[in-house]
Amino acid sequence: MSNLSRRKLIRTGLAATAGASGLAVAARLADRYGLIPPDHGGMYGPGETLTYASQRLLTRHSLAREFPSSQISKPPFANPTAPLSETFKRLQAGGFADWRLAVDGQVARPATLSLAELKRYPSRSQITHLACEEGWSYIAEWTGVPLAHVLDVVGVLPQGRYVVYFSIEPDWWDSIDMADALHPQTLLAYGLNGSELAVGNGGPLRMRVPRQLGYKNVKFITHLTVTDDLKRFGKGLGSGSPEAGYHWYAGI
Ligand SMILES: Nc1nc2c(c(=O)[nH]1)N[C@H]1C(S)=C(S)[C@@H](COP(=O)(O)O)O[C@H]1N2
Ligand SMILES: [Mo]
Repeated sequence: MSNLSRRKLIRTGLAATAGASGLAVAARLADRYGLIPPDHGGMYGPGETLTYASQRLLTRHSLAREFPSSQISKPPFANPTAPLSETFKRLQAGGFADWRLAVDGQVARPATLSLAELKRYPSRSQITHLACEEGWSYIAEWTGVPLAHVLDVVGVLPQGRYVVYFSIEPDWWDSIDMADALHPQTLLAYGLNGSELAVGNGGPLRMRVPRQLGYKNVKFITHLTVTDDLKRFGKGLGSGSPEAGYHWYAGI
């Protein structure tokens, strides 16, 4: 993929998708260049592949829009989560001093990091839009450590292609490819609108992927794994969401 000019791919294939047989052509090309999403099977498979492959090629380096502080929504909308576990409540009672982020998989130096350690890394703040697939959205200022920095600390091995991330809520896990994982706006967020990230919005630690829909922004992150193969996780669709009918790739 890296050696391929996007112009060339567009010329040789994706442009053909305007035609009737285009989807099949796009799927073949996407496969050749490693652009098949893990949930490509089923009725919408070719279309899903086309969306992911063409977005990746056209918007790989683009930034999600950032807003002026005058446009921050008040208050930030907190979509209710399921009741939190006793384990979570115990950690919360301790001010999250014992919260840990484990980072493992295809990395040179697996690590277990506290929030204090994460907060000592370089931070980034950005005012972006979070949109739920159910139709509501809000603009807020997120602060956190770029995921790229954490990946740099642990040293992603050359074969690593995806980052799988897990919540303390067992049903909530997801994954992104390296283009999104290394993207400068992808944060492990611990702050919102200048304060600690509230539990309602995913505190103490949340994945913030502003180039994808709300559900990819998993709350209460405890574990990251670098992998080249999403088939080993859950039902092999790259996330819990496709198991419930949502697409793995939710680019906006
Ligand atoms: N752990 C966990 N993460 C989650 C959810 C959840 O229920 N549990 N809901 C998701 C959905 S569907 C959306 S739209 C956003 C909502 O984020 P908000 O509460 O900050 O508005 O969080 C996402 N992350
Ligand atoms: Mo959502």
